[in-house]
Amino acid sequence: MKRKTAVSLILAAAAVGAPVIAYAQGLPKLAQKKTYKVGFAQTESNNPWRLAQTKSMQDEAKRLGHQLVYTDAAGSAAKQVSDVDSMIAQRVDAIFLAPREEKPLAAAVKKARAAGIPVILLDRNVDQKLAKAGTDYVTFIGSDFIEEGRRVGEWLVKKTNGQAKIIQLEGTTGSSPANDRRTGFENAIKGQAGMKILASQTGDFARDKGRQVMQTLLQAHPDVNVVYAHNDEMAIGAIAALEAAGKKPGKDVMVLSIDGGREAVQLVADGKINYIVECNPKFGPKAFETLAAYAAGKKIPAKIINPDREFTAENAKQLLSSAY
Ligand code: GYE
Repeated sequence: MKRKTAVSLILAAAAVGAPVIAYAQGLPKLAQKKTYKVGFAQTESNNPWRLAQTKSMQDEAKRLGHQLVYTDAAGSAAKQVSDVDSMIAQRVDAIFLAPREEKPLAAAVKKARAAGIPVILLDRNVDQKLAKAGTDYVTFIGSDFIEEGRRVGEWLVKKTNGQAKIIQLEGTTGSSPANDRRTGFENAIKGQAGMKILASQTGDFARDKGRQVMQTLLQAHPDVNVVYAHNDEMAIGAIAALEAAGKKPGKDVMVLSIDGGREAVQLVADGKINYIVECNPKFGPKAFETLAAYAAGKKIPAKIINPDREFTAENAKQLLSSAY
């Protein structure tokens, strides 16, 4: 490591009042202890997915006797950066971070590392050009978002014989699931001459934003026959917009989504959503198990990928009770 970088790490640690420990290379160590004071920096709490994730983290921390320092960035990457700063100032033993956006939170990861605090990324990733697993953070635990998008695209190609006029409702701009769910889906339909994305716009992973965007896009593209939403919340918003415009979701316009919360799986059973790839929010057990393995000096892979199911008209009723 160049001297200049080492000096800036020391300055960063000093600036947050942390003891000046600069790790020239590799990750900060985590002492093996029975219980820890761990941070969990959540992105927002405006949907059932986030609430289920927070509950899973809190339940597991409680079960194991850990102290969980919880923050909610309320949909602001800037607030999440300062939430991580405050965890560093409180000298937590480790930080679980669900980075709202890929770029701004990469800097927060590096700051924690410079202060000697290991970070485990949960559910969203940071920009891989700016921060690396095994060096800046321990690992990423979550779904393979490219694969999720690809599965939706392949299902659609099969179901429609490659004929579709699509509106895509993207997740939060600059977030890894929005970037990757788009890439996976668009790659899967690329070779299909009969498939066209009429419009693609962000609904910020939020229900009412999804509804508003869909309402506007419907006026510009009344010939749409497929909506691909990057999460359930926007799909449910889109269903409201379709119904308000006198269209039958699931029939006149196919609705495809990712997450698989109970409300959405019920809509699959009702025939209003056609296909969902799951993205499971219950991270607690895996997160704390990984933390213990890291403290024990075990080798941790750069990515730990959650398995995702899928929900269709055929299995929705049967799987409903197992959806979060
Ligand atoms: O799909 C969405 C949430 O980051 C994987 O964020 C997560 C996504 C999830 O708000 O509903």
